[in-house]
Amino acid sequence: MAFENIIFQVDAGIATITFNRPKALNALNQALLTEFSKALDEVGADESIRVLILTGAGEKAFVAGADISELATFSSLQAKHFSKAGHAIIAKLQELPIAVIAAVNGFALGGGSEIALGCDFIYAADTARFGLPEIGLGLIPGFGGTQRLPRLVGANVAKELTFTGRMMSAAEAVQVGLVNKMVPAAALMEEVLKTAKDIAAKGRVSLRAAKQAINRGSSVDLATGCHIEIDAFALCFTSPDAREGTAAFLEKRKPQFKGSLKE
Ligand code: CO8
Repeated sequence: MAFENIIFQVDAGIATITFNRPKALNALNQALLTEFSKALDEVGADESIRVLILTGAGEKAFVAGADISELATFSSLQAKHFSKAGHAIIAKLQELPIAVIAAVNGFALGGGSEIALGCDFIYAADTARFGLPEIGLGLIPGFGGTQRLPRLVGANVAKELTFTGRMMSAAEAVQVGLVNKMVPAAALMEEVLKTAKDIAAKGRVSLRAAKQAINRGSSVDLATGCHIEIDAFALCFTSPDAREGTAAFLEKRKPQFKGSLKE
């Protein structure tokens, strides 16, 4: 489908979704969320895509949160539907069997931070700002922020940020473990693409197994998590990629991973 509020591009196995409402700092309205959800379906259906990058149009914002002009009109029931829809989209992101990288190029506030938190990891421009400012609107985060942020940075840091609504610099976000890498704004996409290409050269079966083991293991006890890993490890051996990767090492050559998720 043709998109108006996002830009969806695929190049050499790497998809990029750019949130594209720069005049409203890429705020998430319902039209944008619908398009985002459809684009994620397209990504999920295309086995040639191995990495998805999310970023924002313009120099100022990744996503400055949910569109406050829409929030202002919501009844409690509409808020529930909106929040549920946001959760479903972020769950979709997390269930994609490929790597999802947030390239945070500016403000990532409210729902913007929450989308970044739904990605596998975050690279940020040195100009990026993170925050959950909902408390200042008489609200709380509604796209998973109260759950994913404390799991990533600890309850104490998450509570301070959520209770005050203050913005955090990219440097502080690295320090608390929210962001993997901070780079000068002009070098952000180049740096993200470098990592994306590195991941795209790996086998899709083992990438899916690794992602599922980490995601599913993160909310269970260690013993259960270790069993999840045992099954995921064994699953890799159902793919020709395990033979190819180990043979390539022994033959001192580069592996050519061709395994399919459909096998
Ligand atoms: N919604 C709608 N419009 C926005 C938003 C937004 N979140 N953020 C910015 N804009 C618009 C501004 O209104 C402005 O529009 P206009 O030019 O027509 O006046 C334009 O974008 C540019 O913004 P500013 O002039 O404010 O730019 P500044 O550089 O002065 O400030 C800020 C940048 C600090 C980012 C400021 O715009 C800001 O504080 N924005 C709001 C941030 C915010 O509070 N985000 C959280 C929203 S709530 C949320 O995300 C909840 C998610 C879960 C929902 C669950 C469902 C119930």
